Amino acid sequence: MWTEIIDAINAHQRFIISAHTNPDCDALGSELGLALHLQRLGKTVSILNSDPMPPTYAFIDPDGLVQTYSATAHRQTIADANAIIVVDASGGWTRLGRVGNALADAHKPSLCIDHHPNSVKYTDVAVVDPTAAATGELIVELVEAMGGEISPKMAVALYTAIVTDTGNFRFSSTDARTHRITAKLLEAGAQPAKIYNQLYEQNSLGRVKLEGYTLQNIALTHGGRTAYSMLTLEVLERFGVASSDLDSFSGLSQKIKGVDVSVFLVELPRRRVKISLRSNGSVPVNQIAAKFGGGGHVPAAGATADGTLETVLSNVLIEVEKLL
Ligand SMILES: [Mn+2]
Repeated sequence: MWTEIIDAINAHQRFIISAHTNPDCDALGSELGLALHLQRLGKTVSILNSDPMPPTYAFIDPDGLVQTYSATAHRQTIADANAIIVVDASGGWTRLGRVGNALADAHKPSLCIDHHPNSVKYTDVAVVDPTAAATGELIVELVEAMGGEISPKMAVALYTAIVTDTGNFRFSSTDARTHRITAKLLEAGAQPAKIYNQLYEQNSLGRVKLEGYTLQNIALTHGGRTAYSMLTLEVLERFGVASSDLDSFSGLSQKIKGVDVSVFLVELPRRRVKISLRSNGSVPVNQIAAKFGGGGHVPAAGATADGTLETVLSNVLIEVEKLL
């Protein structure tokens, strides 16, 4: 399955790697694992994303390889590139945000490596495997298919990609393949306790208290099958927490017995709302996210919509109800 990707990697020298907007750990860890692999092959690599790296994840990028795209600063980088590799985003160039437009306009040879279902083919070559629990798994398999070695830095980035995208190996996507790949990453130097500590035990007091506030304000609807909560800009400011630093909040209400779907909304500047959806697997929340221009997986998906918290909430709940 890797032949075309490997041929393209061997044929080119200067690469740009990118991923979806609001990059999660699978997107970032896959970008870094792949970039470090390409660097070991003597290639020149730039990782360009539309949105900045959340501070929580910065530990997977000790050398600062991940850059936030700027039209002026990166014009030449894009012009000089021979090929583009997109990871963890197969919905089309628009899933990449601003940098996606620039990359699409560059008309360079393009590759995609992803595990999202319902992919759209928009690159010249694509390996999309929805049976993989994380794109990070696919990067490990690519490195192996090329006879490459996993360095300790690659192991940390790729382990973090997999551990976060599987919800610490608890989502139904987790299988024997996930654990086999993960075992190799442990052998290559990834330390689970250290990574867990970096991911989940570095919160500010304000963020932990905001979690308490969010729990306090969970509401149920649809006979207890849907839980929802939301945070205003004013509340985020009061607790001193950035909207990009709320990854684990979307699943908080999945703890409640009988809840099939969790809706978590965060107010953004300029009347925008970030929608995060979780389900126990019985409701494909990626179908709901798609209605709002987003994407994801059956148990976890997201989107960004225009409107106030109240209007977006009622629109999302209407879509949830259709699928219950
Ligand atoms: Mn992913």
